Amino acid sequence: MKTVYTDQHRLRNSKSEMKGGLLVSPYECPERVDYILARLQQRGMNTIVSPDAFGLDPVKRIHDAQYLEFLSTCWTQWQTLGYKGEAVASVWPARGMHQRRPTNIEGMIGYYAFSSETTISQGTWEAAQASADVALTAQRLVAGGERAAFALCRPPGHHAASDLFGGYCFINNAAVAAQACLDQGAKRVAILDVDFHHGNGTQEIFYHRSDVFVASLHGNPQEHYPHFLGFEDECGAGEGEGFNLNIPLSSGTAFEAWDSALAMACSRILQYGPDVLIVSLGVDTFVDDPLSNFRLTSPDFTRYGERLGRLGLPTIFVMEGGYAVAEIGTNVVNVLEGFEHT
Ligand code: 6XA
Ligand code: ZN
Repeated sequence: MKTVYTDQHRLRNSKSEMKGGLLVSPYECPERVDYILARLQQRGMNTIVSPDAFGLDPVKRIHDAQYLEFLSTCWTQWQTLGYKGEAVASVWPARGMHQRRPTNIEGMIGYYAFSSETTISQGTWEAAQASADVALTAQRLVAGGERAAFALCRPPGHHAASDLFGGYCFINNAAVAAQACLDQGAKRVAILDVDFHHGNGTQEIFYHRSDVFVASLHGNPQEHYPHFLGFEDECGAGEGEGFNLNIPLSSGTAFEAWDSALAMACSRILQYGPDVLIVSLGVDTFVDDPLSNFRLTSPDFTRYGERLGRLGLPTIFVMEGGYAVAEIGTNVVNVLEGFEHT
């Protein structure tokens, strides 16, 4: 399987993440990708493809134009205020308040952010755009007949909604790739999100649609980020009713229970009969992940990769979370190898 990758991800190099009332070094850091690339090389999966530039048109199929305009100008606008730190939201349109887009950047960032761990800084927009190009290039490879491709996206995307950023995500790479499949003639696309966290952005984007089936296994939102979406009773609405599947799992879930949930999601995917599968591949389900508390071990990733391979679908893997940096390469590559062995 080919990997799509660009150094441009390094432009996303923010210095601060709000955690426990402190500004800490972001968990979502460039080194994550270095470890994945190193492991790919080590295992001989060394066909690396550079992304093509697709421009914003395919991104605008998913995201609101004013939101993209905000992302592309936020850092410059923030700097004009003379602030010393990175751009971060401090006020939100919460319950009972107006949902109008402010003109002032301090208001606007709160309007478009849904959580405060994610700051915007120099290069964030450029890296986010390059990350979408990575996903679109992997989509092009699979549309061109490859069985599978790995989009080594960074920044990740599954929390980004049509007009919201947060959870380290700005552009929803998996959603952009799904839409590209449909625009090129696919009738049905399935997105399977195996990241520890619920992909609230992906769910929101396709919630009212039946041409994309979204399935997600994740930490129960009552206990885990993003807290406000990802419950079992969210099944889609209107045209989309029955095309969204959430399987929230308890803290401490180990492979056996996790894999049964995956089997359930896989059978729903097969029932749906998609032309293409997109896997939102987060490996923060790993036992030693610092932000999560499932208990998958490195060999478990190979086993579930095999299960994904047995679906027999053209598959685009899109990188999402995973913060146990020293093991991230092994865990990601184990999934890809498991898949390839089937
Ligand atoms: C912020 C946690 C963000 C989690 C981001 C993630 N306290 N999403 O990994 O998949
Ligand atoms: Zn995650």
